[in-house]
Amino acid sequence: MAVNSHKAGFVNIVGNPNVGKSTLMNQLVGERISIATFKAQTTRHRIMGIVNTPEMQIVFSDTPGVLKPNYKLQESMLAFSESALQDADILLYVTDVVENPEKNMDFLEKVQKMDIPVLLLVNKIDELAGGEARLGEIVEHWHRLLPNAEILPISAKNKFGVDMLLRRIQELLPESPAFFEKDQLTDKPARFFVSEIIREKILLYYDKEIPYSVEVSVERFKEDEKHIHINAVIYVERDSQKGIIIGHQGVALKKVSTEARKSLEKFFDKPIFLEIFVKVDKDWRSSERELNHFGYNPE
Ligand SMILES: Nc1nc2c(ncn2[C@@H]2O[C@H](COP(=O)(O)OP(=O)(O)OP(=O)(O)O)[C@@H](O)[C@H]2O)c(=O)[nH]1
Ligand SMILES: [Mg+2]
Repeated sequence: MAVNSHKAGFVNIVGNPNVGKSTLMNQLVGERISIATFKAQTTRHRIMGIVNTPEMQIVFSDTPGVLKPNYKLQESMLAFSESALQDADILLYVTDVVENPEKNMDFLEKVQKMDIPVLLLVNKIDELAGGEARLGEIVEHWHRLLPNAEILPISAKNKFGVDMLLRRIQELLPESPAFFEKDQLTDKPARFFVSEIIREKILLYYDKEIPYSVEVSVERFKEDEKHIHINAVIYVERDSQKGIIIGHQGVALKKVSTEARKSLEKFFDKPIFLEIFVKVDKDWRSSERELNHFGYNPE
């Protein structure tokens, strides 16, 4: 065995909506790459977050929560989640202390058939009522469902168990040359993070169907020495939604814009000039053409 052997691989994070997959990826990578909110279906894409050291490269993928699709956008989201079963070297299946383990047996059966290491992460143990005994029951239940998986209780939010998980991943990682340049942190361009940060504010500030009817497109991203100038468009499905996004006298949109600008300034570490427009793209989330245009179809 070569003395200077290098390890690298794809570590894909899957699970049901809202269990903490994106929170976990951000903790593992040490950067806020993937937006995470209290609402289910926050993540819509497969997003890579890369950890580099001289001896190894871990390519994490965050994916959308697995769901039964009701419209074309959700079909694309599910395709991203399923693609993560195809190319993983190690799979992280995330659940939490409250979800019913039998919730999504179709997907679990696919996970069970995989012949790569599967780490089953029971997240949110900070919220566990019933202490050790209850945790024991949960672990036992999962062990029956996925007998080949290693089960680790964690709290992604409090970073409990995350360092141990990272060490276990390093042990399991195959020997391989790096897949990406060693200074690369993600596979997505700057514009992607702009649209995600704006969408995060929409998830936080609007109710019901609104966040799920919205897509954000960045039409201009111009960086000079001191500033970044950004023009973005929030697309909604119907005229009535446009009114809700803008709000009375534009107050709601102003709040989104201000909060997004503050987060973008943190992310890019530069002053930002942000202009946001709202447009209607009728039924975009059911249109194959529009979904292609918005980058929802996996390569
Ligand atoms: N109490 C607690 N909450 C957590 C923990 N990890 C994540 N959360 C919260 O759970 C919610 C969902 O987190 P996300 O990371 O967005 O979950 P996700 O699995 O990526 O969700 P989708 O992208 O919608 O599938 C957020 O409100 C998080 O703050 C944890 O360890 N403990
Ligand atoms: Mg997510």
